Amino acid sequence: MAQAQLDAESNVLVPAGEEEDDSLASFPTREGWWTTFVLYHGCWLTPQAATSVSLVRAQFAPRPDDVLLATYPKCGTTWLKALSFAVTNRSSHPVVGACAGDHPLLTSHPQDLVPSIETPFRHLHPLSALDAIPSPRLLSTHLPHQLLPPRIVELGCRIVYLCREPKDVVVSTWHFMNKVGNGFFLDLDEAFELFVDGCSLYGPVWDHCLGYWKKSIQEPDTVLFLKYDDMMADPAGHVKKLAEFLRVPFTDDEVRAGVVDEVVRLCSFERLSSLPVNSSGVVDRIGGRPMENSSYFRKAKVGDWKNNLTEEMAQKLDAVIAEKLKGSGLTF
Ligand code: PAP
Repeated sequence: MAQAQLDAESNVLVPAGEEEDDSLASFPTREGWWTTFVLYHGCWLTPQAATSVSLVRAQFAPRPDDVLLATYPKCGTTWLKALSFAVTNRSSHPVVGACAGDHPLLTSHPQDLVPSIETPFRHLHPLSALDAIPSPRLLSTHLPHQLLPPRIVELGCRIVYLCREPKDVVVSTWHFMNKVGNGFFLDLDEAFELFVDGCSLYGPVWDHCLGYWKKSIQEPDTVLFLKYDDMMADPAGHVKKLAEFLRVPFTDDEVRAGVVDEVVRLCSFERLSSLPVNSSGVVDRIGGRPMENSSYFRKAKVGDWKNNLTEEMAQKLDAVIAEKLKGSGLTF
Protein backbone atom coordinates (compact mmCIF):
# COMPACT_ATOMS: atom_id res chain seq x y z
CA MET A 1 0.00 0.00 0.00
CA ALA A 2 1.20 3.52 -0.75
CA GLN A 3 1.61 5.92 2.17
CA ALA A 4 0.64 9.53 2.83
CA GLN A 5 2.37 11.81 5.31
CA LEU A 6 1.29 14.37 7.88
CA ASP A 7 3.37 17.55 7.71
CA ALA A 8 4.60 18.44 11.22
CA GLU A 9 4.46 22.21 10.96
CA SER A 10 1.18 22.66 9.13
CA ASN A 11 -0.38 19.47 10.53
CA VAL A 12 -1.58 18.87 6.99
CA LEU A 13 -1.73 15.46 5.39
CA VAL A 14 0.31 15.28 2.22
CA PRO A 15 -0.45 12.55 -0.33
CA ALA A 16 2.47 10.29 -1.16
CA GLY A 17 4.79 11.70 -3.78
CA GLU A 18 3.99 15.36 -3.18
CA GLU A 19 6.31 15.88 -0.24
CA GLU A 20 9.79 14.61 0.60
CA ASP A 21 9.30 14.53 4.37
CA ASP A 22 8.23 11.06 5.41
CA SER A 23 9.37 11.26 9.01
CA LEU A 24 5.89 11.67 10.48
CA ALA A 25 2.76 9.62 10.90
CA SER A 26 1.86 7.78 7.76
CA PHE A 27 -1.36 6.21 6.68
CA PRO A 28 -2.29 3.33 4.37
CA THR A 29 -3.97 4.33 1.13
CA ARG A 30 -6.35 2.57 -1.25
CA GLU A 31 -7.52 3.21 -4.80
CA GLY A 32 -10.92 2.45 -6.27
CA TRP A 33 -13.12 5.46 -5.55
CA TRP A 34 -12.80 8.72 -7.52
CA THR A 35 -9.60 9.59 -5.68
CA THR A 36 -7.09 7.91 -3.38
CA PHE A 37 -8.47 7.20 0.09
CA VAL A 38 -6.27 7.26 3.20
CA LEU A 39 -6.94 5.28 6.35
CA TYR A 40 -6.69 8.17 8.80
CA HIS A 41 -6.71 6.85 12.39
CA GLY A 42 -9.01 4.00 11.41
CA CYS A 43 -11.30 6.06 9.15
CA TRP A 44 -11.19 6.13 5.34
CA LEU A 45 -11.01 9.71 4.08
CA THR A 46 -9.81 11.55 1.02
CA PRO A 47 -6.47 13.27 1.60
CA GLN A 48 -8.31 16.60 1.47
CA ALA A 49 -10.81 15.51 4.11
CA ALA A 50 -8.04 14.12 6.32
CA THR A 51 -6.22 17.44 6.09
CA SER A 52 -9.36 19.26 7.11
CA VAL A 53 -10.11 16.83 9.92
CA SER A 54 -6.64 17.12 11.41
CA LEU A 55 -7.04 20.90 11.45
CA VAL A 56 -10.54 20.72 12.95
CA ARG A 57 -9.38 18.35 15.67
CA ALA A 58 -6.60 20.75 16.60
CA GLN A 59 -8.40 24.06 16.29
CA PHE A 60 -12.19 23.77 16.52
CA ALA A 61 -13.49 25.39 19.73
CA PRO A 62 -16.66 23.64 20.85
CA ARG A 63 -19.07 25.21 23.33
CA PRO A 64 -20.87 23.22 26.05
CA ASP A 65 -24.27 24.01 24.53
CA ASP A 66 -23.31 22.95 20.99
CA VAL A 67 -25.48 20.20 19.52
CA LEU A 68 -23.84 17.98 16.93
CA LEU A 69 -25.80 16.04 14.31
CA ALA A 70 -23.60 13.06 13.46
CA THR A 71 -24.26 10.76 10.53
CA TYR A 72 -22.55 8.29 8.32
CA PRO A 73 -23.00 9.72 4.78
CA LYS A 74 -26.31 8.85 3.06
CA CYS A 75 -28.05 7.89 6.29
CA GLY A 76 -30.48 10.82 6.28
CA THR A 77 -28.25 13.80 7.07
CA THR A 78 -30.39 16.22 5.06
CA TRP A 79 -33.56 15.02 6.80
CA LEU A 80 -32.04 15.20 10.29
CA LYS A 81 -30.73 18.70 9.59
CA ALA A 82 -34.17 19.85 8.47
CA LEU A 83 -35.96 18.28 11.43
CA SER A 84 -33.49 19.53 14.03
CA PHE A 85 -33.51 23.03 12.57
CA ALA A 86 -37.31 23.15 12.48
CA VAL A 87 -37.64 21.81 16.02
CA THR A 88 -35.03 24.04 17.68
CA ASN A 89 -36.01 27.24 15.88
CA ARG A 90 -39.79 26.93 16.05
CA SER A 91 -40.29 29.88 18.38
CA SER A 92 -38.51 32.27 16.01
CA HIS A 93 -39.61 30.41 12.87
CA PRO A 94 -43.09 28.95 13.48
CA VAL A 95 -44.17 26.05 11.32
CA VAL A 96 -47.89 26.81 11.73
CA GLY A 97 -49.75 30.11 11.50
CA ALA A 98 -49.38 33.27 9.48
CA CYS A 99 -45.53 33.31 9.47
CA ALA A 100 -45.11 29.67 8.43
CA GLY A 101 -44.84 30.76 4.78
CA ASP A 102 -41.59 32.55 5.63
CA HIS A 103 -39.92 29.48 7.08
CA PRO A 104 -36.17 29.29 6.20
CA LEU A 105 -36.60 25.67 5.08
CA LEU A 106 -38.71 26.93 2.19
CA THR A 107 -35.87 29.02 0.80
CA SER A 108 -32.65 27.44 2.10
CA HIS A 109 -31.23 23.98 1.47
CA PRO A 110 -31.23 21.97 4.75
CA GLN A 111 -27.52 21.32 4.21
CA ASP A 112 -26.90 25.06 4.53
CA LEU A 113 -28.99 25.60 7.66
CA VAL A 114 -26.80 23.32 9.77
CA PRO A 115 -23.09 23.80 8.97
CA SER A 116 -20.65 20.92 9.05
CA ILE A 117 -17.54 21.26 11.19
CA GLU A 118 -15.19 19.52 8.73
CA THR A 119 -16.59 20.86 5.45
CA PRO A 120 -16.08 22.99 3.49
CA PHE A 121 -12.51 21.82 3.94
CA ARG A 122 -11.13 23.92 6.75
CA HIS A 123 -7.68 24.41 5.28
CA LEU A 124 -9.47 26.21 2.42
CA HIS A 125 -12.36 27.82 4.31
CA PRO A 126 -11.61 29.19 7.78
CA LEU A 127 -13.06 27.65 10.90
CA SER A 128 -13.79 31.16 12.16
CA ALA A 129 -17.06 30.97 10.22
CA LEU A 130 -18.25 28.61 12.93
CA ASP A 131 -17.09 30.97 15.71
CA ALA A 132 -19.38 33.63 14.30
CA ILE A 133 -22.51 31.53 14.86
CA PRO A 134 -24.38 32.54 18.03
CA SER A 135 -25.05 29.95 20.75
CA PRO A 136 -26.61 27.51 20.97
CA ARG A 137 -25.14 26.19 17.74
CA LEU A 138 -26.55 23.33 15.71
CA LEU A 139 -23.64 21.74 13.82
CA SER A 140 -23.11 18.56 11.85
CA THR A 141 -20.36 16.03 11.20
CA HIS A 142 -19.68 12.80 9.35
CA LEU A 143 -16.76 12.00 11.66
CA PRO A 144 -16.73 8.73 13.57
CA HIS A 145 -16.84 9.18 17.34
CA GLN A 146 -13.15 8.39 17.80
CA LEU A 147 -12.18 11.25 15.49
CA LEU A 148 -14.35 13.97 17.01
CA PRO A 149 -12.33 16.90 18.31
CA PRO A 150 -11.57 15.68 21.86
CA ARG A 151 -13.05 18.82 23.49
CA ILE A 152 -16.49 17.92 22.13
CA VAL A 153 -16.43 14.75 24.20
CA GLU A 154 -14.80 16.41 27.23
CA LEU A 155 -17.45 19.12 27.30
CA GLY A 156 -20.22 16.57 26.96
CA CYS A 157 -21.78 18.30 23.93
CA ARG A 158 -25.02 16.58 23.00
CA ILE A 159 -24.92 14.47 19.85
CA VAL A 160 -27.80 13.17 17.73
CA TYR A 161 -26.61 10.18 15.71
CA LEU A 162 -28.57 8.84 12.76
CA CYS A 163 -27.73 5.55 11.06
CA ARG A 164 -29.42 3.46 8.38
CA GLU A 165 -29.68 -0.10 7.12
CA PRO A 166 -26.24 -0.69 5.52
CA LYS A 167 -27.63 -2.24 2.32
CA ASP A 168 -29.63 0.92 1.67
CA VAL A 169 -26.55 2.98 2.56
CA VAL A 170 -24.30 1.31 -0.01
CA VAL A 171 -26.95 1.71 -2.72
CA SER A 172 -27.56 5.36 -1.85
CA THR A 173 -23.80 5.98 -1.74
CA TRP A 174 -23.26 4.37 -5.12
CA HIS A 175 -25.99 6.43 -6.80
CA PHE A 176 -24.70 9.62 -5.17
CA MET A 177 -21.05 9.07 -6.07
CA ASN A 178 -21.90 8.44 -9.70
CA LYS A 179 -24.22 11.44 -9.81
CA VAL A 180 -21.75 13.94 -8.36
CA GLY A 181 -18.60 12.25 -9.64
CA ASN A 182 -18.01 14.68 -12.48
CA GLY A 183 -17.39 11.94 -15.03
CA PHE A 184 -16.25 9.33 -12.53
CA PHE A 185 -18.34 6.17 -12.69
CA LEU A 186 -18.01 3.02 -10.64
CA ASP A 187 -19.92 -0.21 -11.22
CA LEU A 188 -22.13 -1.23 -8.32
CA ASP A 189 -20.08 -4.44 -7.97
CA GLU A 190 -16.89 -2.46 -7.42
CA ALA A 191 -18.46 0.05 -5.03
CA PHE A 192 -20.06 -2.80 -3.12
CA GLU A 193 -16.79 -4.71 -2.70
CA LEU A 194 -15.01 -1.61 -1.39
CA PHE A 195 -17.89 -0.93 1.01
CA VAL A 196 -18.01 -4.51 2.29
CA ASP A 197 -14.26 -4.33 2.78
CA GLY A 198 -14.81 -1.31 5.03
CA CYS A 199 -13.32 1.13 2.51
CA SER A 200 -16.01 3.77 2.06
CA LEU A 201 -15.90 7.47 2.85
CA TYR A 202 -15.86 7.90 6.67
CA GLY A 203 -16.00 4.10 6.94
CA PRO A 204 -15.91 1.34 7.84
CA VAL A 205 -19.62 1.89 8.30
CA TRP A 206 -19.85 -0.65 11.16
CA ASP A 207 -17.15 1.10 13.20
CA HIS A 208 -18.95 4.40 12.63
CA CYS A 209 -22.24 3.05 14.00
CA LEU A 210 -20.62 1.14 16.85
CA GLY A 211 -18.68 4.14 18.16
CA TYR A 212 -21.84 6.18 18.65
CA TRP A 213 -23.91 3.16 19.70
CA LYS A 214 -21.56 2.37 22.59
CA LYS A 215 -21.48 5.99 23.67
CA SER A 216 -25.28 6.22 23.53
CA ILE A 217 -25.52 3.26 25.91
CA GLN A 218 -22.93 4.69 28.30
CA GLU A 219 -24.30 8.23 28.15
CA PRO A 220 -27.90 8.29 26.90
CA ASP A 221 -28.31 11.92 27.92
CA THR A 222 -25.36 12.87 25.72
CA VAL A 223 -25.90 10.73 22.62
CA LEU A 224 -29.31 10.08 21.06
CA PHE A 225 -29.04 7.11 18.70
CA LEU A 226 -31.60 7.02 15.88
CA LYS A 227 -32.27 4.74 12.92
CA TYR A 228 -33.55 6.03 9.58
CA ASP A 229 -35.94 3.12 9.08
CA ASP A 230 -37.52 3.63 12.52
CA MET A 231 -37.90 7.33 11.82
CA MET A 232 -39.62 6.60 8.52
CA ALA A 233 -42.02 4.24 10.31
CA ASP A 234 -42.92 6.77 13.03
CA PRO A 235 -41.72 10.27 12.15
CA ALA A 236 -43.97 12.08 14.66
CA GLY A 237 -42.82 9.90 17.57
CA HIS A 238 -39.20 10.55 16.64
CA VAL A 239 -39.71 14.28 16.26
CA LYS A 240 -41.07 14.37 19.82
CA LYS A 241 -38.12 12.32 21.05
CA LEU A 242 -35.73 14.62 19.20
CA ALA A 243 -37.34 17.72 20.74
CA GLU A 244 -37.02 16.26 24.24
CA PHE A 245 -33.35 15.42 23.70
CA LEU A 246 -32.74 18.92 22.31
CA ARG A 247 -34.40 20.31 25.49
CA VAL A 248 -37.23 21.94 23.61
CA PRO A 249 -40.07 19.44 24.21
CA PHE A 250 -43.43 20.06 22.57
CA THR A 251 -46.15 21.34 24.88
CA ASP A 252 -49.57 19.68 24.89
CA ASP A 253 -50.95 22.82 23.24
CA GLU A 254 -48.42 22.53 20.43
CA VAL A 255 -49.28 18.89 19.88
CA ARG A 256 -52.99 19.76 19.80
CA ALA A 257 -52.28 22.59 17.34
CA GLY A 258 -50.61 20.12 14.98
CA VAL A 259 -47.07 21.51 15.33
CA VAL A 260 -45.43 18.06 15.44
CA ASP A 261 -47.28 16.91 12.34
CA GLU A 262 -46.40 20.13 10.56
CA VAL A 263 -42.68 19.69 11.34
CA VAL A 264 -42.93 16.19 9.88
CA ARG A 265 -44.70 17.48 6.78
CA LEU A 266 -42.35 20.42 6.24
CA CYS A 267 -39.29 18.16 6.47
CA SER A 268 -40.73 15.28 4.47
CA PHE A 269 -38.89 14.10 1.38
CA GLU A 270 -41.91 14.96 -0.77
CA ARG A 271 -42.10 18.54 0.50
CA LEU A 272 -38.38 19.35 0.60
CA SER A 273 -37.51 17.73 -2.72
CA SER A 274 -40.23 19.71 -4.51
CA LEU A 275 -38.91 23.12 -3.41
CA PRO A 276 -36.93 25.06 -6.04
CA VAL A 277 -34.07 25.69 -3.59
CA ASN A 278 -33.58 21.93 -3.30
CA SER A 279 -34.50 20.80 -6.80
CA SER A 280 -32.33 23.17 -8.83
CA GLY A 281 -28.95 24.85 -8.69
CA VAL A 282 -25.40 23.72 -8.03
CA VAL A 283 -23.40 24.56 -4.89
CA ASP A 284 -19.90 23.67 -3.71
CA ARG A 285 -20.29 22.77 -0.04
CA ILE A 286 -17.17 20.63 0.19
CA GLY A 287 -14.39 22.67 -1.41
CA GLY A 288 -13.66 22.19 -5.11
CA ARG A 289 -16.59 19.80 -5.64
CA PRO A 290 -19.75 21.54 -6.84
CA MET A 291 -22.84 19.34 -6.56
CA GLU A 292 -26.43 19.69 -7.66
CA ASN A 293 -28.75 20.60 -4.78
CA SER A 294 -31.06 17.85 -5.98
CA SER A 295 -28.37 15.19 -5.49
CA TYR A 296 -29.32 15.00 -1.80
CA PHE A 297 -32.82 13.87 -2.75
CA ARG A 298 -33.20 10.60 -4.64
CA LYS A 299 -35.89 8.12 -3.53
CA ALA A 300 -35.88 8.02 0.28
CA LYS A 301 -37.28 4.50 0.29
CA VAL A 302 -36.61 1.94 2.99
CA GLY A 303 -35.46 -1.29 1.33
CA ASP A 304 -34.52 0.24 -2.02
CA TRP A 305 -31.49 -2.08 -1.96
CA LYS A 306 -33.81 -4.80 -3.28
CA ASN A 307 -33.90 -2.96 -6.61
CA ASN A 308 -30.12 -2.89 -6.87
CA LEU A 309 -28.32 -5.65 -4.96
CA THR A 310 -28.45 -9.34 -5.81
CA GLU A 311 -29.54 -11.78 -3.09
CA GLU A 312 -25.93 -12.94 -2.90
CA MET A 313 -24.65 -9.38 -2.30
CA ALA A 314 -27.32 -8.83 0.35
CA GLN A 315 -26.35 -12.00 2.19
CA LYS A 316 -22.68 -11.10 2.02
CA LEU A 317 -23.17 -7.64 3.52
CA ASP A 318 -25.65 -8.95 6.12
CA ALA A 319 -23.09 -11.54 7.23
CA VAL A 320 -20.29 -8.98 7.54
CA ILE A 321 -22.52 -6.58 9.49
CA ALA A 322 -23.79 -9.34 11.79
CA GLU A 323 -20.21 -10.40 12.51
CA LYS A 324 -18.95 -6.87 13.13
CA LEU A 325 -21.89 -5.92 15.39
CA LYS A 326 -21.96 -9.24 17.25
CA GLY A 327 -22.44 -8.81 20.97
CA SER A 328 -23.02 -5.06 20.77
CA GLY A 329 -26.82 -5.20 20.95
CA LEU A 330 -27.01 -3.13 17.74
CA THR A 331 -28.87 -4.77 14.87
CA PHE A 332 -30.30 -3.68 11.52
P1 PAP B 1 -25.24 13.31 3.12
O1 PAP B 1 -24.96 12.32 4.21
O2 PAP B 1 -24.35 13.13 1.94
O3 PAP B 1 -25.26 14.71 3.59
P2 PAP B 1 -27.96 12.33 3.11
O4 PAP B 1 -28.99 13.36 3.28
O5 PAP B 1 -27.70 11.44 4.25
O6 PAP B 1 -26.67 13.02 2.53
O7 PAP B 1 -28.30 11.36 1.90
C1 PAP B 1 -29.36 11.48 1.06
C2 PAP B 1 -30.31 10.33 1.32
O8 PAP B 1 -31.32 10.80 2.22
C3 PAP B 1 -30.99 9.94 0.05
O9 PAP B 1 -31.38 8.58 0.18
P3 PAP B 1 -31.66 7.65 -1.08
O10 PAP B 1 -30.46 7.71 -1.96
O11 PAP B 1 -31.88 6.28 -0.51
O12 PAP B 1 -32.88 8.17 -1.74
C4 PAP B 1 -32.18 10.90 0.09
O13 PAP B 1 -33.22 10.55 -0.79
C5 PAP B 1 -32.57 10.81 1.54
N1 PAP B 1 -33.34 11.97 1.98
C6 PAP B 1 -33.14 13.27 1.66
N2 PAP B 1 -34.07 14.04 2.24
C7 PAP B 1 -34.88 13.22 2.94
C8 PAP B 1 -36.04 13.44 3.74
N3 PAP B 1 -36.54 14.65 3.92
N4 PAP B 1 -36.61 12.36 4.33
C9 PAP B 1 -36.11 11.12 4.16
N5 PAP B 1 -35.03 10.86 3.40
C10 PAP B 1 -34.41 11.89 2.79
